[in-house]
Amino acid sequence: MIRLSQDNENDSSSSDLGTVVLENEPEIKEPPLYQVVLINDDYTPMEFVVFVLQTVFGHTHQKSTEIMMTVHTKGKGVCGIFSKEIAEMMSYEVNTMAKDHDHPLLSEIEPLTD
Ligand code: TYC
Repeated sequence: MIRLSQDNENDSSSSDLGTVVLENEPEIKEPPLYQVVLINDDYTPMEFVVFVLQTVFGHTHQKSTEIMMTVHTKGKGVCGIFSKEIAEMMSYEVNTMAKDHDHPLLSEIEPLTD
């Protein structure tokens, strides 16, 4: 609801110009969410995966170890959930760190459907 009014120092009787009601509330949509998924491989050292999870996602050592072991045993695991732009940045950072250290570690992003 929007109320129209004016500042009128001389006339304190009424400064109310009425009320405008918007029939359709503006729709505020949440941005779609994406999960950053880590893929298992046979060569990247476990300690490096834990280090990446701590560094890029800010997870604790314990949480990073849990995620790494999920990926190691199940083939994939979720590192975090973000807007598309942030998820892309995080995934890029993981993949770049892996390349820089000559490890085949790979992450990708997946849309979260709700
Ligand atoms: N499977 C790897 C090993 O045995 C460890 C690993 C875990 C690699 C998670 C990648 O995303 C990964 N050294």
